[in-house]
Amino acid sequence: MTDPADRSLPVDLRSLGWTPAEQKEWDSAARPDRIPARVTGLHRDHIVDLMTTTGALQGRPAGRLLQGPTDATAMPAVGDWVEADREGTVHEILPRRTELARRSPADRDRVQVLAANVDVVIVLSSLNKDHELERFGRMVAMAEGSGARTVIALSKSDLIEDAEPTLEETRERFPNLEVLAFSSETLSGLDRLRDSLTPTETVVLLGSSGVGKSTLANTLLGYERQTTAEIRKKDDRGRHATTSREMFGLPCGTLLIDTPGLRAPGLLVEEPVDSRADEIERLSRFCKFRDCSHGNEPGCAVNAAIEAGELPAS
Ligand SMILES: Nc1nc2c(ncn2[C@@H]2O[C@H](COP(=O)(O)OP(=O)(O)OP(=O)(O)O)[C@@H](O)[C@H]2O)c(=O)[nH]1
Ligand SMILES: [Mg+2]
Repeated sequence: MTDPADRSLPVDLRSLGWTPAEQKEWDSAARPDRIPARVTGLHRDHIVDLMTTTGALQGRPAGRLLQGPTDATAMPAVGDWVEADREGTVHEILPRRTELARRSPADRDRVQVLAANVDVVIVLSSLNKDHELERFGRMVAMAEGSGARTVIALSKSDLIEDAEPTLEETRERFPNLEVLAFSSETLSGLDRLRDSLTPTETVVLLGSSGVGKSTLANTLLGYERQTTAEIRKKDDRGRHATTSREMFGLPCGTLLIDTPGLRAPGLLVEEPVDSRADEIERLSRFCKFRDCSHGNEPGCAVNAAIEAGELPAS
C-alpha cells in the first residue's frame, strides 16, 4: 500500500500517486530534460492526457513506442506513469505496479490494459436486479488478478427492502473480499465505502453498464462531472453512458478512474471464443433503436463497441 506520509517523495508527485517504486525506477536511469507524468485519459490516434507537477498536458507516444512490438500492453494505459518531455511526447512507460487487464474482445490474442498502477478495484453490482453472476464473477476474477485490493460494492441499496440476504450470499461466494452495500441516492453505506479511499492511492470502478459507477464518482466528487444515464425500463440494462476511461482527483486526495460499463470481461485464461456475429446480436439489445442497422444511427451500441476497441470493425 502507498504510504501517503512518505516524506522522501516530492509532494506534488505523491499527490498524483507516485510511490517509492516509481521513484526508484526513475532514479535508475539518466533522464535529462524528461519529466514524470501520469496518464489520465486516452483518445483516438494515440493522443494521451497527461498530468504533471506543473499541470495538464496532451501528447503522443514517441515513434519508437508506436513502431515497437504490437503488444498492446506496451502502449500507455490510464494510470500509467511515463517518462515524457515538456511537449508531452511519451518516451517510456515505467513498469506497472499493478495492471487491471483483460483479453481484448476485438482481438483475442491481445491483452488490453484497462488501468495501471491501481491500488484498489471496486467491483460494482446493482442490488435491484439479479446479479449477472457469471459476468460479475469474471469481473471479480479480473480485479483479483490485477495485484490491487478488491472491494465488492453492491449499489442502489435504496431500491430494495433488505440488502442483507444478497450481502450474505456475496460474502459466502467471495469470503476473502470486503463486500459492502451502498446507495448514492440516500448515501447509506457511503462512509464504509469511503474507508477504501486513501489519499494518493488510485481506485478504479469496474462493473456492467448502469450499475452506478459514474453516479458514485459524482457523489464522491461532490459535483456532476461524469455523465450518467437512466437505465432502460424495459430490460433494466444500462445505456453505456460512459465511453472512455478517465482518471481524476477526489477532494479526499484519492485518484479515481471511472470506466465504461464492461461488456466482455475476458479473463487472461483460455475461454470459449464468441463469434463476432454473436457479439453483435448481444450488443444490439443496447442500441437506442430496436431496428438499428448499426450504420449511422445515434445510440448504436455496436458502433460504440467498435470505437471503444471492444469489437473488431469487420
Ligand atoms: N435509485 C438509485 N439509482 C441510482 C443509484 N446509483 C445510480 N443510479 C441510477 O442508475 C442509472 C445509471 O447510473 P450510471 O452512474 O450512469 O451508471 P454507470 O455504471 O456509470 O453506467 P455506464 O457509464 O453506462 O457504464 C442512473 O439513472 C442513476 O441515476 C443509486 O444508488 N440509487
Ligand atoms: Mg458511467
